[in-house]
Amino acid sequence: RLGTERYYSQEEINQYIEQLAQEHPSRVFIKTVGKSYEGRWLKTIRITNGDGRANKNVILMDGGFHAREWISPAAVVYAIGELVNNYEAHAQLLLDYDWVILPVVNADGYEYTQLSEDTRFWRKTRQPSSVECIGTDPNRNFGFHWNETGASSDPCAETYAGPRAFSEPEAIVVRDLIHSLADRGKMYLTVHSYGNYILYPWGYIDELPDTWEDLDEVGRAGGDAIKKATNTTYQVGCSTTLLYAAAGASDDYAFNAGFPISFTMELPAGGPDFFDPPASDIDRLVKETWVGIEAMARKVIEKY
Ligand code: 0X9
Ligand code: ZN
Repeated sequence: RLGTERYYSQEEINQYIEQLAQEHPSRVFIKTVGKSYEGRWLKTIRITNGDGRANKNVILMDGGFHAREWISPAAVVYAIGELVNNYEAHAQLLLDYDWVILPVVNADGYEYTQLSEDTRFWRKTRQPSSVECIGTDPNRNFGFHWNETGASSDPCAETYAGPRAFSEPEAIVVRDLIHSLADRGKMYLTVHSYGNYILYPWGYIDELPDTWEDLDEVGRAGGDAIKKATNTTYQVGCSTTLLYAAAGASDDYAFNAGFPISFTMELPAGGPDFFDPPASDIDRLVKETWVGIEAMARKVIEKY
């Protein structure tokens, strides 16, 4: 089991999920779903209860879209550990559902932030986008209302949408995961930081989908559970209304592709620069996040 005393590299996280699959070959499955621009393997872990039943509903979760948001992969890895090692306590979460999890989407960016203090707050991918500037915002690179709002055409901007939709191999990987699971996918959850939000569509325009009450109900189950457990407050609501409009993000893409529930969860800030909770806070934050994820999953399972 990977501890919570420090942040781990993408390679360590890949090794960890491979090891879980070796230890639990009837319940846990690794799939290599692609490669980052710099050639790092992107691997999903599929967690089941081992009953061998195919075509169950799916919860799809990812972390590490934005390189500097280190608490995101940490929280996702903790959730993996809970589902695999504590699975008897979570039998309900795996009875009719499989979980498919990609812990570090932006593997190159994440590794880059671990190189030095100078690179610690990198956000984007690492594919050069012009002679002067490197990287695209992977959460502006999806092909749904791409580059319409809250995104930039300037390759040097932090929210650069890319030269075209799906210019980034990492976004292609998530797109293909979304489509491959869309018929069974009930919840898509992408974990970011910071701000204590559970955000639902639409995120590209100040408008609510017809089914916003379902999104609100599931989101509030998460927010309420966290409030009760640790007294931390999360705001639950429409992305655009609570935060800002930003098109080309993965949450809108997954919702549009057929996931009835789709959230961006923004974990709490920490550290002097908000994206850097000290290692001593990891344990508390990832456990609190799991309370929210579990409550949302329970509500989804009850509803769908
Ligand atoms: O701007 C983002 O990509 C997310 N916030 S972050 O500070 N982690 O960068 C929020 C995305 C919310 N979803 C949409 N606007 N679609
Ligand atoms: Zn983010």
